[in-house]
Amino acid sequence: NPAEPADLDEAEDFLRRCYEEQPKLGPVAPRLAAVRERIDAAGTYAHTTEELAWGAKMAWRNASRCIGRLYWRSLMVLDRRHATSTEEIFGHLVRHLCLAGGTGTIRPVISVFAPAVPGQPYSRMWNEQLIRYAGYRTASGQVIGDPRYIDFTKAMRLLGWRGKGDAFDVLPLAIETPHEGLRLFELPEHAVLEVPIGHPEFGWFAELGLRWHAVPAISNMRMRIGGVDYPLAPFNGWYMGTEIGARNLADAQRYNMLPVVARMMGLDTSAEATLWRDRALVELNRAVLWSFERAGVKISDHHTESGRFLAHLRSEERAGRQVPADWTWIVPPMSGGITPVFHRYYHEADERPNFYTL
Ligand code: HEM
Ligand code: NRG
Repeated sequence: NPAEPADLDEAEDFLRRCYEEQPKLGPVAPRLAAVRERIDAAGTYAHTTEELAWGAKMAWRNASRCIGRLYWRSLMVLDRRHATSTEEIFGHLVRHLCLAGGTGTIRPVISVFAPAVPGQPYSRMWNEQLIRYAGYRTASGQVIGDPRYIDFTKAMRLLGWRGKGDAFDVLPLAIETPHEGLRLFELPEHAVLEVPIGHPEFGWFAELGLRWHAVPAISNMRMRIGGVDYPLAPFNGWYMGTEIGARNLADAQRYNMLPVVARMMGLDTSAEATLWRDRALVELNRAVLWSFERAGVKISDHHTESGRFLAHLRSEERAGRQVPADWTWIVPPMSGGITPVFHRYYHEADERPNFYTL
C-alpha cells in the first residue's frame, strides 16, 4: 500500500490558505520555498505542528457529509506522528477515547499518526470506528449483536479473539504496522463510556437491554492535507441522536428494533398505513436522547443540530467561504422535512483538506 509523492500544487494551495487564515504563522513565501525543495528532494514534506492542527480543522470544515461543523475551530488535534509500534499507537488511542469521552462532556478530538511516505507501506487500522459491537450469526441463522460487523467479528475470531457472544460486545482494535503486521488489542473498560437505554414513560423499555457507546470515533478514513495523506487519523465528535435511534438500532439490517418496540407499545402492525414504524421510531429516538441526558453524556437532537448547521452556513458566508455540503447526508434520517436543512440546496464540491475512504 505505498503512497504517491506529495502533489506540489496541492501543497502550495494548502499553505497559502493556511497562512492567510492564520496570520500568526507569519509570511508564507519562505515556507513555500522550503516545501518545494523538500518535495523535489524527498517526494514529500513534513507539516509543522501548527499546519497540522489548522489543516485538520480545515479537513473537518470541508467534510461535506457532516452536519456538525459549526464547532470546527474547537477541534483538539493530537500530534501523534512519532508513534510507530502497535503498542504505542494503542496507548494513544486509549488516551484519545478518555480525553474525548471523559465522564460525558464529549470533546471533538483527532489523533494524527504518521503520514504515508512515498514508496513505503503505512500503518492503519482495520476497525471502522474505535468502538463498535460484534455481530454473531448463530447455528440457527439468527444474529446476535450488530449484523454490520459479522464479517469483521469472524475475522477477529479467526485471529484468536473471543467475544462473550452478547448483543453489545465491544470489538478489539486491529492495528496494522509495516514492522509488526496486524495485532489485536482489547480496549480497557474505562475507555469505553456506554449509555443504557431506557424511556421517560415506558418502564418496559429498559428491559430490552439496549445500550450504545457515547463516542463515535471513525478510524478508517484517510485525512489529506496539502497533498500529504494521513491514513491513520481517527476523529470523534458527539452523537446526533438519530444516528443511534433512527439508524443503528432501527435499520432492518442493523439492530432492527422497530418491530419489537411496536409490539411492546401494543401498536396495530397489520397495515403499513397505521404508521406503526413511524410511531415506534419516534419513541426509540426519545429513548436515546432521554437516556444520554440522564447519564450526563453529551448528545444532540436533529432539530438542534440542523439549526447549528444553518448558523455554520451563515458564519462561513461572513468569512467569505462557501460551505461544501451533501444534501443526502446532511438531512437527518427522520423528520427530514421539519428540519430547516431540508429546504434548500447546497454547494457540492470536493475541497481540500478533507477526509476520504482509506
Ligand atoms: C459525518 C455529526 C463531529 C467529520 C457526520 C454525520 C453526522 C455527523 C450526523 C453523518 C453520519 C452518518 O449518517 O452516518 C457530527 C456531530 C459532531 C461531528 C454532531 C459533533 C461535534 C465531527 C468531527 C469530524 C467530523 C470532529 C472530523 C474532525 C465527519 C466526516 C463525516 C461525518 C468526515 C462523513 C463520514 C463518512 O463519510 O462516513 N457527522 N459530526 N465530524 N462527520 Fe461529523
Ligand atoms: N453514524 C455513525 C457515525 C458517523 C459519524 N458521526 C459523528 N461523527 N457524529 C454511527 O456510529 O452511528 N463524529 O465525529 O462525531
